Amino acid sequence: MKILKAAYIGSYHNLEDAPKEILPDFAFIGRSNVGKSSLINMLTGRKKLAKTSAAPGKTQSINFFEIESEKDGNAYYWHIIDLPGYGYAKRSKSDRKTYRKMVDDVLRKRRTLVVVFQLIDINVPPQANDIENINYMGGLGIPFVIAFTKVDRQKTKKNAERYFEWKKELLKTWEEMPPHFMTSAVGGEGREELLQFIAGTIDDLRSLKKI
Ligand SMILES: Nc1nc2c(ncn2[C@@H]2O[C@H](COP(=O)(O)OP(=O)(O)O)[C@@H](O)[C@H]2O)c(=O)[nH]1
Ligand SMILES: [Mg+2]
Repeated sequence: MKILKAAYIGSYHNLEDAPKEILPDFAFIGRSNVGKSSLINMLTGRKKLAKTSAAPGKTQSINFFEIESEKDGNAYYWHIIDLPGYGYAKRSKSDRKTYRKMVDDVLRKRRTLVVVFQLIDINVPPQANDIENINYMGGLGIPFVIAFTKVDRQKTKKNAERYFEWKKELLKTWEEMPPHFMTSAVGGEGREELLQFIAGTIDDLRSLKKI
């Protein structure tokens, strides 16, 4: 799938202010600094679309992007939702509450949300807050897939070991490993696969006449 246009629409603190539910939404969630903004830039091929930062905890609002892409002569229009990151230690209790409400609203109320990309840094062992978030989404019945990030930072063998740690962890609660992708915003790994997945998801919605 080829990206033709990618535009920042806006940043929202309340779902009520967000763009109308007219396009399929693909949301990105994960710990602060996991590489959400970088992955969005990598996917869209626009280096500065989403703001990236070396300092965690910056994205405190829900950012929307509108994407126009093309595959086999067909046009695809969709939204990317960059959700605020969780697990930022320096956040106050009231900020945490605001965070939860913002994310909950998107996950529970947004009718055009089709799938959530759960980002996981493959360079660190399975983290409790990631597992918590996965189980939370599972409990709500939200369709999600996993995008392991930053695969360029360590050896392939180490990535494989981490993958199996995650698999072991997830098979405690899931019957099978959720769909997953290996990605790097630096090397571009996983880009084609993710875009194919998005196109395929939109194709499915079309054949079901949902859009
Ligand atoms: N080596 C490497 N670093 C990355 C990758 N993706 C993000 N980073 C770095 O991780 C930090 C956080 O990235 P960012 O996209 O802002 O994370 P966010 O908080 O989840 O949006 C930045 O310093 C990025 O340069 C990647 O694929 N490989
Ligand atoms: Mg970000």
